[in-house]
Amino acid sequence: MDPSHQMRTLKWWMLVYLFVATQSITTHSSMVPGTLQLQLDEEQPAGTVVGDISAGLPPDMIAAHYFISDHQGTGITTDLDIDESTGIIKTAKVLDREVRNHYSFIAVTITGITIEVSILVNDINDHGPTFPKERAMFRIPEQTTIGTRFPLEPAVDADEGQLTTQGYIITDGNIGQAFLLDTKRGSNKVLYLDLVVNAVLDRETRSSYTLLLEAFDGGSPKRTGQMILDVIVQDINDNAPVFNQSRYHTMISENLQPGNNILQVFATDADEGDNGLVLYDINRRQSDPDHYFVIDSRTGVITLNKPLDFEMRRVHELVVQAQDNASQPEVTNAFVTIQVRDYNDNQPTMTIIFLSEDGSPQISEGAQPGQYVARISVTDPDYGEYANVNVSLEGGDGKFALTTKDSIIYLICIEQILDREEKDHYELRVMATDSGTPPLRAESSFTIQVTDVNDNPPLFDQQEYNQVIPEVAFPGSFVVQVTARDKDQGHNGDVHYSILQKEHSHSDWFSIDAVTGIITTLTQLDYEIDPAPSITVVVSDRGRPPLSSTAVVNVILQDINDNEPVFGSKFYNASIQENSAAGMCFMQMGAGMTLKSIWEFDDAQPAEIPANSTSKHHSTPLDELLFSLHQKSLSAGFPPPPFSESKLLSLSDLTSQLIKRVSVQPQHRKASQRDLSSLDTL
Ligand SMILES: *[C@@H]1O[C@H](CO)[C@@H](O)[C@H](O)[C@H]1NC(C)=O
Ligand SMILES: *[C@@H]1O[C@H](CO)[C@@H](O)[C@H](O)[C@H]1NC(C)=O
Ligand SMILES: *[C@@H]1O[C@H](CO)[C@@H](O)[C@H](O)[C@H]1NC(C)=O
Ligand SMILES: *[C@@H]1O[C@H](CO)[C@@H](O)[C@H](O)[C@H]1NC(C)=O
Ligand SMILES: CC(=O)N[C@H]1CO[C@H](CO)[C@@H](O)[C@@H]1O
Repeated sequence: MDPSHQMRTLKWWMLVYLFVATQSITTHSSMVPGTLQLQLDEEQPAGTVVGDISAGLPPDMIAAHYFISDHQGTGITTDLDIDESTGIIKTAKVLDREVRNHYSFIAVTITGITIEVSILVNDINDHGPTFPKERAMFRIPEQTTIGTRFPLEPAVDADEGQLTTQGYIITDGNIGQAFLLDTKRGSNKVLYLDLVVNAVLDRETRSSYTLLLEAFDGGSPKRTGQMILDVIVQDINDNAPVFNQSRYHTMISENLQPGNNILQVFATDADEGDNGLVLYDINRRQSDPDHYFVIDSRTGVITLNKPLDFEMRRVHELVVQAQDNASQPEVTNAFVTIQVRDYNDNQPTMTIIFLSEDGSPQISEGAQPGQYVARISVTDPDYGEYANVNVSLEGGDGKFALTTKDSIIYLICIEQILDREEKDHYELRVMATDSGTPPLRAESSFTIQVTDVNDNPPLFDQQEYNQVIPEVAFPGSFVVQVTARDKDQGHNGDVHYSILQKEHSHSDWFSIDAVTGIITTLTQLDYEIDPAPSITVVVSDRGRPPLSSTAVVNVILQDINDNEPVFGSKFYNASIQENSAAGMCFMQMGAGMTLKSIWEFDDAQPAEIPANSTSKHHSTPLDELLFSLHQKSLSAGFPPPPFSESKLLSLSDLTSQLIKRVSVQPQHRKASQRDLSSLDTL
């Protein structure tokens, strides 16, 4: 203890003594004698007058000096400024109740009066509640049960009593009254704070709240403290993926190549992170077990995986599922209908039925225009029975045409009359073209045979045959061969020959080979009966009915000297005038019907003997005739009779001895050029 302090302590004790002594003498106030109670609000500026110690003196007493007891650590000397002569107490600095809320000391006057001074520092609301952080973040899972509490760090207020924190409110951001605050005063007077969930939190509706919390105290005016509380609503997998369409539909062409994208499905999941990550898949148990399609699990793009076949399957139904990637995933299904559009990959097929008796491709040449030849039915698997198929006909030289009523059944019919003999078969081609792009076609080629009808008679090569044969042909001798042709076919063209038997003809002398047409003699011919028999040959085919035609065969018989000429008279005597005119008849001779002879005169001076005459005319001057008559020249074919060499013969010399020997010599050129038939009489 320093000496001055010892001194002051001594003085204080002296004052105490004086004070006690004084008090025992004087009583002057209702207050506790010798005490002075002062108070002032904290936070006053330095120099603020707190009070006057003299106010604690008994009445009418004054003091000129005060001794102040001054204990260390009481803050008297540091915080207060006490004028020891006047007793005025001022603050030496701004007092803070929260540092020191009470001062007391004893002042002693010279006269020994002791005044116990007590100064109370009044609290003023100089502190507001203060949160430990200005901003804090807090995570609450969505769907948290209502009423669940989450303790928050409380605000502290240095003031006391009423001036400490009295409550909290949410001043902003409490959308939908999602939260409440609840408080509880702790034993340490701190007002603890809980955040209470007051509504169903749905992250998908609102994923965060920015709450402005305010703490207030009981001051007047009250002080407040604020903080921002960011409440993050944590996701839980409470949402399933949702497709934007419940059904998807598309149509693709049958010839789409694998690898092409077909369609995209799209699903969203309101959750976040893996809970909201949508992965797509095709439910293979329910659809597309053959993996015609694949789906991209992230994008939902469906791609063709294998070539399609419209004819096998026209519609593919896929069950596509969207699943989130949560640990407890939610799954949603959607249906995808993929229609396959036919691509023209099937040829039309044609069925051709020929309407002939035996079903073969043939038609009679007698068929009339309009008559049906064949029936064609066309189908196209790409389009079904009612295929839009264009059928056309080629070939046939315009003889055939195609008709249809319903574009399903087509008929080939005759357009123009046929003639087998002109053309006996036609190449036809039927083409069916469907309406695809590119069009596919079916083609059928066939040959229609034109069958024969017996529309052509057999015809002889010649209308008339002339043949010379010797009269003495033996039966069975060849005469002539006739030939006939028939343009028809088969029986219709199969010819056979016969001889038409006519009365007064000598056709029975001959026979004909039915097949070869060779005519032979059947019997002995007789020139004398008919030197030129004429026969009619008939040729017929074997058609039904048969057709036939005829020709004439003229047979000329060559007479041979099988009959001696016989004159009607043994001796002819005629006289003729010299220089008679040529042509004058001077003698008539007769040699019978069978006489065929030639009158030949030597020296190339023939007498003109009319063929059919029974008269002998002279044609040359008689002198010459007589002169030229020569027995030699009248012999024909036989060795001349041994006539005398006399040159001059009277006509009468030519008597029967001579005439008897006259005959035709076939090799004699001059005689053969004569018309023999006209020399039947002389
Ligand atoms: C659904 O999503 C798909 C893929 O994104 C899209 O093509 C389609 O138009 C959407 N449908 C609707 C109805 O929005
Ligand atoms: C899905 O979740 C699993 C496990 O959480 C993870 O390994 C995987 O990567 C996720 N898938 C995707 C596509 O993110
Ligand atoms: C059918 O085919 C023919 C020949 O190719 C053509 O001229 C005709 O226009 C086609 N008809 C139709 C209906 O396509
Ligand atoms: C003989 O025939 C010729 C011509 O052929 C004829 O002019 C004449 O009258 C006929 N004579 C006799 C007698 O028949
Ligand atoms: C032989 C013969 O009787 N000759 C007679 C022919 O005719 C003439 C007159 O007509 C007679 O004088 C011939 O005697």
